[in-house]
Amino acid sequence: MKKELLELYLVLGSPNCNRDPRHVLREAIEGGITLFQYREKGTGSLEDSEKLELAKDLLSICREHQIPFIVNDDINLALEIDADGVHIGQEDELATSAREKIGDKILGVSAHNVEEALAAVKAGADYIGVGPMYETSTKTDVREVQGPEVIGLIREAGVTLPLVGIGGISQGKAEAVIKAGANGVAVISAISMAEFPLKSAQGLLGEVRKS
Ligand code: 3NM
Repeated sequence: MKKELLELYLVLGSPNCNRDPRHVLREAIEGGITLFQYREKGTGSLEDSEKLELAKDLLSICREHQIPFIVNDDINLALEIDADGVHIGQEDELATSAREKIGDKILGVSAHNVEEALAAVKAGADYIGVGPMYETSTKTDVREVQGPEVIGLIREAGVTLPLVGIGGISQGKAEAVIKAGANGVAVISAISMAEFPLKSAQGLLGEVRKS
């Protein structure tokens, strides 16, 4: 995949929004996001047909604007709706088996340290999500804060795959992540909970591009 796709990666599901996620996604696209991940997790998350309906709606918004659509964790859903890729956490199904199931769709894998990043490369990841960069209250089962430094360590270990930092990133905090060697930032609340998602996306993208 092109590393520029990771510049501003919006991740969200219905529990992350205090408005209609479709509205948030449309605004974020106008603001310049480069990639989108549907992550329906946490308290009150949708299931079955409701999850499928929202996934299809968000996918069609992404398709209108040529924004690739990644599904978190749920490989069956990704295949059913013909999403562009899947993102697998360390606790989720093994990345190697995900690669077998999805063929040449985009495969993203989460890593929290050098060892996990090297394992993701071996498993055939197209990009690696590294976190948490900073404190976050969006994900409850989050690991210890790693800081942007871990991105530098992963680069020093010879990983050349596209990397995106995640966790607690908001405007003013993206620069350090890029300077450490990431190709972009992945955010949930900085956009999903923003009063003006369009402006928030614009601000973050500007910071990434000038760093
Ligand atoms: N993964 P926010 S942190 C989904 O460290 C996710 O792997 C993380 O939400 C990891 O941008 C995180 O609101 C939550 O902090 C990101």
